[in-house]
Amino acid sequence: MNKQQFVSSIIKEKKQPAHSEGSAFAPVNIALVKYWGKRDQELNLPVTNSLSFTLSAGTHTTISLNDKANAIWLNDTPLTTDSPFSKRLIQFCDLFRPDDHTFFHVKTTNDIPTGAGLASSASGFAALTLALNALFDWNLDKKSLSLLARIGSGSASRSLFDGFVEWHAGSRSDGLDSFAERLDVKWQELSLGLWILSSEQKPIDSRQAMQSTVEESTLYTAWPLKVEKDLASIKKALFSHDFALLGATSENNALAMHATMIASWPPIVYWLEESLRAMRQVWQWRKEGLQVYFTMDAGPNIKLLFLKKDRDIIQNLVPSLQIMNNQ
Ligand code: 2P0
Repeated sequence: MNKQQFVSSIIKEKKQPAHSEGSAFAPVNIALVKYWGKRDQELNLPVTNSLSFTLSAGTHTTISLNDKANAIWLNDTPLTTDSPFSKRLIQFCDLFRPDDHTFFHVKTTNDIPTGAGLASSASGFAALTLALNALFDWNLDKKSLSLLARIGSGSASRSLFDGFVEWHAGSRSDGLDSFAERLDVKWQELSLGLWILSSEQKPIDSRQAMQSTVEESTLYTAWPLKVEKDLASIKKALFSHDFALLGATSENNALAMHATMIASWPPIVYWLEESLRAMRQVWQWRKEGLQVYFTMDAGPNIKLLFLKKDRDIIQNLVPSLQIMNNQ
């Protein structure tokens, strides 16, 4: 099945927009149990489930019709339509174009700290899906929106929900059972801080990196088993507000994800010397009795996990830390 067939199974009939524009906001999410590897690259179907929590920062998107050509604006600046970012956005919008004469004007603004290495593709494609839903008046439920956002970027399936969110890998080849859902958990005490160590361009984008890992890393066979075990632990931690279990499981899951990619050939190493130094620092603080853990994504930066009660201590230890609110 290709993307267009998938979209047609959700939106049965392509119609002209119901409004002159559609606007929406979607938040960033940070995975505590990571998505790393696809079973279907066309439909962004993951090998495993993943679990994230949603922050309050994110992406605002407005989409309207344009007469002659597509136009993409990012943070108030027009982009050329052949930039990788524009191409991905246009390819996604093309799936919903009612006819060959319709073009889109997409204006997207991130209120995510720039250069933070926070995946804006998750909030970006989720906001775009919601904006399209408003433009066309589809009135889709959250599950269908999650399915559609997934086609833009896998992790976007999770950015449709507040709180703690699980994306089900599903097992169907048509991908209709691969969507995210909110877990029935509240934990306002949980905090996350961005520890930015470098804002340099990544050596390899995460889409390519996860594919190389699946194809080239002998350690990848262990990854689905690891995720299964970590999902059970994280859920136990969330439902009992067991921070030590949540922190240890998230940190270990992120390190295991990096281990699979380091074992790929050629090796994929996102860490910098500063990353390792920061990790050692966190381990030292824990030894000294501070309850702080980290997670890392496809980049060199560190996200600290801690409880609100320790916020001032942690901010003092890392003055540059950008503490993000959860929802
Ligand atoms: C995650 N990451 O679970 C993992 C952890 C990065 C590391 O999801 O190819 O941009 O668009 O489906 O969603 C980043 O990958 O990849 C990601 P595509 P995506 O958050």
